[in-house]
Amino acid sequence: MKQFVIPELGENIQSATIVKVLIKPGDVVEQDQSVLELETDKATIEVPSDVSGKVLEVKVNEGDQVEIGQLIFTVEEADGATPVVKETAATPAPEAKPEVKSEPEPVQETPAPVEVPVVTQQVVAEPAPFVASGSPSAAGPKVITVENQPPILQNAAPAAPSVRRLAREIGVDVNLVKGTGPGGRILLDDVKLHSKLMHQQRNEAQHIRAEQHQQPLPDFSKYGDVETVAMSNIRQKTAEHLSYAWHTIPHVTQFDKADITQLEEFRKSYAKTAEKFGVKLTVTAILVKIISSAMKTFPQFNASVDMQNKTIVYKKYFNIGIAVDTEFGLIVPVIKNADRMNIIEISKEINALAEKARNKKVGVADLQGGCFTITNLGGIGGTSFTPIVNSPEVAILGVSKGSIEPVYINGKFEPRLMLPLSLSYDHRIIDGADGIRFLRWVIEALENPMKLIIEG
Ligand code: CAO
Repeated sequence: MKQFVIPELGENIQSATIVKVLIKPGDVVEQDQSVLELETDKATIEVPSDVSGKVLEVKVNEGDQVEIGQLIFTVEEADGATPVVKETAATPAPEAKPEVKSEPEPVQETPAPVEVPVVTQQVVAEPAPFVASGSPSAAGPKVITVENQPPILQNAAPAAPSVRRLAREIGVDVNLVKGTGPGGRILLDDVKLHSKLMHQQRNEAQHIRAEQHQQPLPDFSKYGDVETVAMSNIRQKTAEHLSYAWHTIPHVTQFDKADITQLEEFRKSYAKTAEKFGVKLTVTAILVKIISSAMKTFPQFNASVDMQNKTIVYKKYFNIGIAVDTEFGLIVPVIKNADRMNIIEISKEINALAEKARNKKVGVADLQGGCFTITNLGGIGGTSFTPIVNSPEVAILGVSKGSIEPVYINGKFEPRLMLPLSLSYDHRIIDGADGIRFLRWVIEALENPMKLIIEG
């Protein structure tokens, strides 16, 4: 008899709610077959099985709250069955799901090209790149970081599509996992172990940092009624992440304003056309495009600082995070390869990601790989603010509410629509002069979009 327990689900996720149980007693389960749909604070995840055989007992129901490591169901393994599916894949059972059958187990699988940028991101996303203990460099990909150069991926690890899918969903870079299968092949258990160790390491570091900065609270009840409420996972994560960024990054914030009078006229005149594409053209989408171009001109804004190794990692991909206000907290989904998209495509992507974030449908992968963040509070209000850099990124653009102001032009005041911008950056690698050059570049692009065509 074998047991299926809840595996590691990703960064700071300790528990989840069961949305759907996809198996029942008597079913024959294949390894890697999806058996549960779980909802975490951030995402809905399909969980594949790491056991195969006939389901004997299912211990949970839809709606149950489950913890990592909790027993979910037991199976009776077929005689002589091995937990590794490689042999069974060659002679699939007639009742095997087509999805499982269509996932052959090539021994030398080339990873999908789209995963390559994620590899680079994963390397830089961790302040101290995590390597599973005892992981010999020969088994995994070799990542070389040269001072002032981006990391280079040397080779890729063999893993089944289902293993890659789980890794993607729980935010593990499969190319950094040590495979324990034949020929260094990466198994589901390897991904889970890697995720567990990675998060243990990060949690420990975060807890140490949080404890260092937490002073005991006074007894507020002496002064009046109080109510104490547990932080949600998302609030804890936000608090830890922002504290970390605030304590490690020497911040500078520069303010300026863009005259978006002409841009606004264009936005209004283009509104009907944008509608035909099913989008609303907003200043956020335009800024995503402008920032991805500006980062090409100013590569130090598309970088991460590695103080341990005294290196700067420059990224050659342009992924922009958008801060989204949701009822359960701040979420920053990432628009991947924004430089390759037009503004209509970016608008669609912002809408899709913002909706997913607000409906708790955003996947862990949607939240990863950011190079730069835009936080637009202007739809709500405000004249200026000092955003905190979203570590390990090095800069963030804050956008406040655009409003009509008198601007002195050619000897007289004219009413112009001015958009207040605040750029916070990591002063370790960005000098003040570069900060204002970057911000001026962005402002000039907002004021004269031809700049994008010529220089972008
Ligand atoms: N100044 C003036 N008006 C603005 C504006 C600005 N800076 N930004 C947006 N607007 C307007 C839009 O033009 C739109 O107006 P119309 O309906 O008249 O066209 C309206 O505000 C609503 O815009 P939107 O919010 O639907 O769309 P968006 O693409 O501009 O923004 C998103 C998308 C996801 C950034 C936004 O919805 C959001 O969540 N903002 C909050 C971000 C946040 O919480 N940041 C804080 C992080 S730190 O705690």
